[in-house]
Amino acid sequence: MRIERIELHHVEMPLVDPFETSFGRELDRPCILVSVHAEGLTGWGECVASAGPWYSYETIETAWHVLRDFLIPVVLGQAATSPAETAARFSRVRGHPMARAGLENAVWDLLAQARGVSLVEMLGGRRQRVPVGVSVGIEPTLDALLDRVAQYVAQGYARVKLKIKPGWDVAVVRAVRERWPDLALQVDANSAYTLADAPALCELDQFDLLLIEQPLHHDDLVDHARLQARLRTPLCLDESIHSPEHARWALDIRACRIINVKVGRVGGLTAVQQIHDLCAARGAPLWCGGMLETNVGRAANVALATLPNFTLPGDISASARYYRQDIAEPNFTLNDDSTLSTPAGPGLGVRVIPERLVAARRRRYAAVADD
Ligand code: NPQ
Ligand code: MG
Repeated sequence: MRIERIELHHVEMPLVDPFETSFGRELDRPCILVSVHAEGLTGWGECVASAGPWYSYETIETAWHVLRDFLIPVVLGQAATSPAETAARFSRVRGHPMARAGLENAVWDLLAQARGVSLVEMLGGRRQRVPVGVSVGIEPTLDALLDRVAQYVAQGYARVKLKIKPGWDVAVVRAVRERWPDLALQVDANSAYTLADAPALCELDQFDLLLIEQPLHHDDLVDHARLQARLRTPLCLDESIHSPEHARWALDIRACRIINVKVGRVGGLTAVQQIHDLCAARGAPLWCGGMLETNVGRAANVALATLPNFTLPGDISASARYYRQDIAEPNFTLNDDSTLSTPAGPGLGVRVIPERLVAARRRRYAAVADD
């Protein structure tokens, strides 16, 4: 099918609660929704770049520029036959994975709809439910953090991830572990430490954590390998894994034992499949990370987490964790076994509500193919 029109929608929605990490505090979440139009069908993709270059160098503005000026022109008016072909068209663009993923994922949704299959089927997933957890931000006080964890445990989340940073780590993890001895618990530092902090990180070994996520530099593999050699707890890399090659390099030098997969960070679902197959062959478990997605990105996350080597619970919480009213329906709700269900297909299985899109939209761009 020939791609007739591509639109970018810069939207912004208030978060239910502010979300604080070692790199900052967010109250509203902007994103770019990408829609690809062909033969009466519309495929949707979410670009998870943020307002500022804090989690990664990409921002809403850089992604808008790269999408409008470099990615849209190489697929608009062209035949879309497979997602791999779209990924290949983008291979000249270095970096900017969130921009690439936003558009590639919209093509996946479009093609799945055209074939009358769900995104889960098209990816090769088999499960109908995926295990999930919740990521808990840094709070002003330890009491506030314990209240927050208690709230999520009461809602049925069986796995909790705590954001840590120097000065908000060992004592916090100890307090949570003492109150919930059996909770599946992990921590994420978003690169807030250096190798000189290894003694504090080794102290976390006593709390039976599932993993310690990205403690060191956001592009590092070598120091993580040095740290992993000193730790009993598995290290998990997030920010440092930009591609299937980075995943292979990390496993080759034992920089981590587990990988957090974010489709935006690795540049699309085609790269996710490649990382999946590599890590399955190497015996390294995966889980799906989160970027405070709307239901469009959340549906893609649930779908990719149905792949068999995604054996750890993902940061894919229920819709209500993040937004009071999402832009797409249906909402994802937590099942009583701490899972989310895959929506019924075809494609992503969610539909964008036009009035909500318009209400949340700050800016729109439409590119139309020549006849
Ligand atoms: C992580 N996410 O695993 C990320 C980081 C993160 C759910 O913990 C605005 C935009 C705020 C992107 C906060 C979770 C963000 C963001 C955190 C990404 O490291
Ligand atoms: Mg992380």
